[in-house]
Amino acid sequence: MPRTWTLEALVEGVRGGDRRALARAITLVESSDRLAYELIRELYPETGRAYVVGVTGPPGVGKSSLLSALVRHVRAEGRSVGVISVDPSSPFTKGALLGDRIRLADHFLDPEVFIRSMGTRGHLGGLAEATLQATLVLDAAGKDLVFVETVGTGQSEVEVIGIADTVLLVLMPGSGDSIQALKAGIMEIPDVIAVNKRDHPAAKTMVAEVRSILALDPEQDRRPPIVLTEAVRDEGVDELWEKIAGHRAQLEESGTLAERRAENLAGEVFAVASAHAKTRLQEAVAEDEELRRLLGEVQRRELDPLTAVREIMEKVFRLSDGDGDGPDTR
Ligand SMILES: Nc1nc2c(ncn2[C@@H]2O[C@H](COP(=O)(O)OP(=O)(O)OP(=O)(O)O)[C@@H](O)[C@H]2O)c(=O)[nH]1
Ligand SMILES: [Mg+2]
Repeated sequence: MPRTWTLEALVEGVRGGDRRALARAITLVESSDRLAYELIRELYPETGRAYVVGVTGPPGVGKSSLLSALVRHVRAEGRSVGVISVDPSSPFTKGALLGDRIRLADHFLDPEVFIRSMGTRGHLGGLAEATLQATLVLDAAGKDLVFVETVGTGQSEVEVIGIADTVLLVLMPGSGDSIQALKAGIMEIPDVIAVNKRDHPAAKTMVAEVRSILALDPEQDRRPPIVLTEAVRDEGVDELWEKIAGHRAQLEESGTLAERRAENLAGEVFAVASAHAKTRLQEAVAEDEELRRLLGEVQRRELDPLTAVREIMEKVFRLSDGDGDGPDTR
């Protein structure tokens, strides 16, 4: 095993599904290392074979427990699996998701399962970039299925699971967060919903509540199935997997899988580009006295905001506003 990985060794290692190469590749992704960029540039043409399932929901609803049960199910069918748990609030990998490690520990000895937690705070390209790249690594490694778990109830997780072919939203009785997000339209409509902890007395009420919110959606055909589960006892997990597989079959049969993937990829490129642009802007403002002076002028009402924007865009990105004679004021 190479101690310092060359690009060639990493490419071969990832292609062969070597665990140490995968671990190294994802660490490089996590720190926006140039080698990760080169690795994925090399492997990208080979990707697009894995099926990606995004798993999201509020903290503590049982996402990892449910994932562990789903992985067991999928392994029984003989498929290889990759799992990436993204913690949007943590820059650390080790120990940051101790709970996940315990809950997914059943699978650590299975060579066909690769599990990795990822912290991304401070990542240049934001959550979208780190998750996209990590998913591509596991895809190139030949994993049949890649699960991406992230905690959230709104915009931040949209970036993380934006690459998913199927989105599973996990809820639990008594947790109103996602219900609120769904209701407010902050959250995209998921493809499948699991109401976990069905042993909880309010489980049925929760299902009814979710149904009533989904009924508000005028588009009948995208009403997602709702499955009651008890992850820790493996209850309802078969049915949940059936619904996920059903969504996949539906996408494949209707020919919309390719369409969805094309949209997802375009969305990812846009999200990552936006994150890079934002980082670049913040750096520029921090480094450049003149840009800070412009902000000061806006704050003192000496310069209007759009004129400042135009000057900043010109200076940082060398972009002018089209006709070049000032902001489009309409
Ligand atoms: N009663 C009950 N407890 C459950 C069930 N599923 C998970 N739990 C418990 O709920 C707690 C949280 O489970 P996790 O799987 O870590 O939840 P999570 O959504 O991954 O949590 P974060 O990643 O921290 O957001 C743990 O103590 C689990 O044992 C269930 O079906 N019933
Ligand atoms: Mg978890």
